[in-house]
Amino acid sequence: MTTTAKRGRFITLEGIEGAGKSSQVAPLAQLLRAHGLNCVTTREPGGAPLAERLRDVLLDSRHTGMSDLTELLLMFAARAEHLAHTIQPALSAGIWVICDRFTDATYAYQGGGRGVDATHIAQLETLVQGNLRPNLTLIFDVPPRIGLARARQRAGATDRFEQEDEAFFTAVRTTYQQRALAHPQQYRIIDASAALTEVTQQVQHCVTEALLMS
Ligand code: Z5A
Repeated sequence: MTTTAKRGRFITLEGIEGAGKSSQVAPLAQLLRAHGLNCVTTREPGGAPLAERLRDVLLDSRHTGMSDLTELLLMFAARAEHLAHTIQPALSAGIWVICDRFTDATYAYQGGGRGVDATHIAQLETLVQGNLRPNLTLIFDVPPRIGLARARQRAGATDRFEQEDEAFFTAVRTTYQQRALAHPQQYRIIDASAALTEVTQQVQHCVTEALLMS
C-alpha cells in the first residue's frame, strides 16, 4: 500500500510598506516547527532564482517609467516561477509555506494603488495559479503614516514602491481591508500598530485558531 503525503498549508502575510510583516516570518516559522511541522519561508516578488532577478527589475528605482501593465505582468511572471520551483513542490511534499506577500499584494498595489482593473488581475490569477489560494492570509493593518515612518527608519536607498506617497498607501490599505471583509474565512486582520511582541501574539493566536486547532 502506498501512502500520499498530506499537502502542506499555505500562509501569506500582507500589508502596506513598513507594516511589520517581515518581522513576523521567523517567529511564525518557529511556532509551526514547535508543533512538529516542516515549513519553508519565502517572499514575493522573488522566492526562486529567476523570480529574484525579476524582483530586482521591479524594485529598481531607475525604472520610474515602467508601465502599469508591465509591472502587473512581471509580478505574475515572477509568481509563476515561484509557484513552479518553490511553493508547489513544498506543498506537494507536505511542507507548510509561509510567504511574505502573494497575490493580495497585486490586488492591493497594482489594483488599489495603480488602478489596474481587478478583473484583469483575477484572469492572471486563474491563469498562473489555477485553483491555488492561500489557506490563511494575515493582513498587517497599520495607518500609512506609521508604516512609512517605520520603513524610513531603515538604512539604505528607497526602492520604486517606497517612493510612493501616503495617498497611494492609503488606497493599498483600503483594498486589503475590503478583501478581508469580503472573504472572512481566508483572512485575519492583525493590528500592526501594536508593539512587536503584541503583534507576535496576535499572529500566533490567529494561526493557532485557524489552522493548528482544525
Ligand atoms: N509588490 C507589488 O506591488 N505587487 C505584488 O504583487 C507584490 C509586491 C508581491 C516588495 O518590497 C514590494 O513589491 C512592495 C510591494 C510590491 N513594496 N512596497 N511597499 P519589499 O519586499 O522590499 O518590501 P515590503 O514587503 O513592503 O517589506 P517591508 O518594507 O520590509 O515592510 P514590512 O515587512 O511590513 O516591515 P518589517 O521589515 O517587518 O518592519 C519594518 C521596520 O519596522 C523594521 O525596522 C522593524 O524592526 C520595525 N517594526 C516591525 N514591527 C514593528 C512594530 N510592531 N512596532 C515597531 N516597529 C516595528
